[in-house]
Amino acid sequence: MTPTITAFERSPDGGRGQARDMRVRWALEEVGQPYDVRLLSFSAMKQSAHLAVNPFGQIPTYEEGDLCLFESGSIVLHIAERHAGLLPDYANARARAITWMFAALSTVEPPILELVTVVILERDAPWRAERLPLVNDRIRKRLAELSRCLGDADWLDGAFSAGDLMMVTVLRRLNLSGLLDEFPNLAAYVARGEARPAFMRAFDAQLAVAAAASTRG
Ligand code: GTB
Repeated sequence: MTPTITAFERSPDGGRGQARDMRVRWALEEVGQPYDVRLLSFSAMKQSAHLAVNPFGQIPTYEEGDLCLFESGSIVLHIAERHAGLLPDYANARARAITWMFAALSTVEPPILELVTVVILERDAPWRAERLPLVNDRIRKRLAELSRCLGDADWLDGAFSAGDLMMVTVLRRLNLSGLLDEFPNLAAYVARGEARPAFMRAFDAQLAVAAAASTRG
């Protein structure tokens, strides 16, 4: 059965692949699973039809028969567990790859999201100038730890896994900040992820949505 995911009809990032449907698209491309996309406006995301799938009124969601999932981490894990290619077979290696997914979402992503808040939502706030360097330093600390752990390896734990997929999508949020450039092995790690054919197919698919939206004006 072909799953259906949801994505922004008009992503605020204009097609830079920063919205969280990108990680789901990428996972589906890695495992070779075709998918349909239902595009949603911001108002449709808050209406009952979508709230029945995601109580928080957000994208992405994933529907496959009578299974409805929300939370990009849970969706990517579901895809990785159902198909070969994103999780190792050996139980301990599999558990470690899943650990990296959690690390990406609950240890590395939170300070990065704080930066997004400061830069975008709090751009006119009186505390912004004081808060920005503190948040940047919190991110640097995490990046330094991750950089040390990655060392000169290609991926976090052996072969590419759902843990890398999640970590790369999280780190990509820093693309415009310059912070990744302070850690050349992490910048190269993200570039390696972005060079994967499956990433490129997913990126092109979400870019086509943005291009169509801008044509409509
Ligand atoms: N924890 C959830 C998950 O991982 O799935 C978070 C989902 C989420 O934040 N969804 C966002 C959303 O639906 C879109 S991805 N927001 C609308 C709302 O809450 O009303 C977050 C996002 C949005 C925009 C950019 N951007 O423009 O660069 C990047 C990321």
